[in-house]
Amino acid sequence: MSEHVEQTFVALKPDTVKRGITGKIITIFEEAGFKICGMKMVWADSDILQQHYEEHVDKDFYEGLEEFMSSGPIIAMVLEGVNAVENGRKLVGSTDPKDADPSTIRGRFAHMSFDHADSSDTLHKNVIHASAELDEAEREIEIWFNDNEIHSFEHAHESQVR
Ligand code: FUP
Repeated sequence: MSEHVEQTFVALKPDTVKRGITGKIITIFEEAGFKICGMKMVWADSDILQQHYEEHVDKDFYEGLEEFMSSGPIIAMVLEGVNAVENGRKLVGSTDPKDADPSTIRGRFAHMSFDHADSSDTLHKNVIHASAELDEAEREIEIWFNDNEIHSFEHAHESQVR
């Protein structure tokens, strides 16, 4: 396998699951050629969220972030593809939906700005998470998935990128 083929961790957040738009977003990744190697629904608890967001645990916004991320189940995925981390982030768009290009998942599916959320005491609902760096992807995949939940198989798109 080429050194450019990577796995990234993507989570469809509780707002996305509750709005019933998970399929639309999964389709965007599938159409781009990503291989779904792992996928499950998880209702995250404080323990796993503190591991996942270890760099944010001490920040002011963490309490609201944990409240939002544990407000319903998420869809957790391991996606594989060429430069999957960078390409995944491009599809996802900027963290604050108000800054996200309308062609991205957050720009297309989120009607939210963090300033608005703060001033109206609502949560920072930004639809989706995708790992930012390769080492972060490896760490996050280990937090959310057991080895036997990640599958190796040949995907039709692989013949396009050989
Ligand atoms: P991202 O890598 O795009 O998920 O963004 P960050 O790691 O910077 O932030 C992680 C999550 O914290 C974001 F999804 C939203 C939340 N966040 C806030 O709620 N407020 C902030 O000021 C910054 C981030």
